[in-house]
Amino acid sequence: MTAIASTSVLPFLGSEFVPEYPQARVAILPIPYEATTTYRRGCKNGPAAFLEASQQLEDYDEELDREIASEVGIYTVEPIADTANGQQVSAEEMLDVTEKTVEKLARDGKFVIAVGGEHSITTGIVEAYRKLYPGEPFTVVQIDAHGDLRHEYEGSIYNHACVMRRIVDMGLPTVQIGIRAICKEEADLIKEKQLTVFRSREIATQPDWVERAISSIKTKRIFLTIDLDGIDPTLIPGVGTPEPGGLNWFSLTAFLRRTFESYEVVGCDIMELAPIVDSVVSEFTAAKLAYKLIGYQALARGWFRT
Ligand SMILES: [Mn+2]
Repeated sequence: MTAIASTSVLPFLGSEFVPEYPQARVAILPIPYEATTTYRRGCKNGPAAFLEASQQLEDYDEELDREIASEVGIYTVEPIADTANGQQVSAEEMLDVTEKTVEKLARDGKFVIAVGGEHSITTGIVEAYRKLYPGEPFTVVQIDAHGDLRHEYEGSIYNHACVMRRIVDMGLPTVQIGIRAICKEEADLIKEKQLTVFRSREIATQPDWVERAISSIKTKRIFLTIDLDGIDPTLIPGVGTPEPGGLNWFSLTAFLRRTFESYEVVGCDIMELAPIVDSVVSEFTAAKLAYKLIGYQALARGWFRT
């Protein structure tokens, strides 16, 4: 189990804003886990690069006209270790410790933003919220270039290409946004189960997609999972499986702001950051995205003081 109450990692946005754990509204949870990457490796280094880039963020958010970190305590948790006794832990063990850590943080009242690391871990995070809200299904909103709906990939059901299939198998409703690379098996499953998908092509050409996506959500609560490859690779080239034609910044943030206004977002993750040597654009954009999520949640939940 990770040491939640003390942290030795570089805190998100810098040490001048770090609250005591009990006062924090938000917990940043680094999960530097990489086991099943199929193309470009490096997401193990994502969380550290994300935290380092966050030191360069402005506390003041010009869209919200707020010094978010000064008003909302943001606590950075010890990263979840992917080794035990010098050995890489199994996928099942990694999901289990992630589930327990997220459950503890959420029961302590923290809004958790997990930062990966590979997308397969989202299954463990979602399991934590299923425990917190038994019998009350929430929608998993996924921003991603890929469907991640394969039953298994390269011999593992815990591959990062299968994460949404695991969530569909849990019986949770899903809304998939930014999809532009799927296989035939996934296309058939989308038709068979009538899954809600907003493809990148329609997002690029139909500005009303935001309101259609918002109104397609039928539950009070949602969990938001962001695979950074859902965003256009000109904005975030540092991912394991880049795909052209992704969401632009303003389309993404407009959708996210409406999502937080309209639903109770129980938790979020930002996955698959794989830093590129001599470029900081991917990790800085990911850090800014996390800060946007915190600002939108603070606005929606009434965390700002005035
Ligand atoms: Mn993806």
